Amino acid sequence: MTASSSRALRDQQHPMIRNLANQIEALWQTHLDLAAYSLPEDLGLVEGRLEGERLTIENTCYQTPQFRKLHLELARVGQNLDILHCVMFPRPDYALPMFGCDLVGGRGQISAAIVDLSPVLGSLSPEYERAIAALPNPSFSEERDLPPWGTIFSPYCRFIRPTQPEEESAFVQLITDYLAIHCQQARAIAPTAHTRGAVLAGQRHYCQQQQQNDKTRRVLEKAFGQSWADRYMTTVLFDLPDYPE
Ligand code: BLA
Repeated sequence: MTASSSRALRDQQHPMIRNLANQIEALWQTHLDLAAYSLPEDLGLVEGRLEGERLTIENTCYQTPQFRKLHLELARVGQNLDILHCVMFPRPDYALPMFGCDLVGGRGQISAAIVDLSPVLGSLSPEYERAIAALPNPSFSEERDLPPWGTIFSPYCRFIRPTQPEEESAFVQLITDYLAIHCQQARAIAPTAHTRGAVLAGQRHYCQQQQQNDKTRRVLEKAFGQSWADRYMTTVLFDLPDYPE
């Protein structure tokens, strides 16, 4: 495994992934007050091998006043599998939902595109509900079913397989609409210690469910082995802060 600060990966990835990565970063820069975030032991750029193919992971992280960690990950396995993963972890004094999205594709076709604003306190606030309800509600020809661990997702979660470039663009638009709402809400609410324990418990449950995604785990295990995959899933992808209960 090697580490460096190269950011060449996205230029080789599926255009939907490249476009979304650029738009997520642009929205973060526009709406949030970004500061540096250090990953454990420099997991910024990671390389391994999966069934003889090279697996490259490129991580970009920030923190802001409202968010403990903004995480954008791009990964590529050989020529066959392109991945974008993004999760925003609010600080426990901010009663905000979890923004998450994942694009998974290969050989020119995205097979999974998912986005959600997932509540950690039971349900989304009326402000979120209103803002999401005001968005256009595009339809897609192939809706996918959520896996059993997907009980964490809100009623507004969208999970599709895009079938044409128009659907890819419409889904990128939907993701950026959700993200823009989230950034606006994050700036509008005041921090409070009252819900800190409940927010942390909700975030812990979210991470525990996401850690049950066997499809993610399998890709990482085959390239890096079981213990590395477990450490990566629990410390980089879905980690929890060390706050007292
Ligand atoms: C699915 N995630 C997948 C799949 C793979 C990965 C290979 C199967 C694709 C398919 O069914 O078409 C792999 N995803 C990865 C890897 C990483 C990754 C290796 O992010 C990171 C290195 N996953 C998330 C987030 C969400 C998410 C934030 O990381 C949602 C907010 C969802 N991914 C998600 C879901 C599936 C998936 C729901 C489908 C799982 C299933 O059908 O069983």
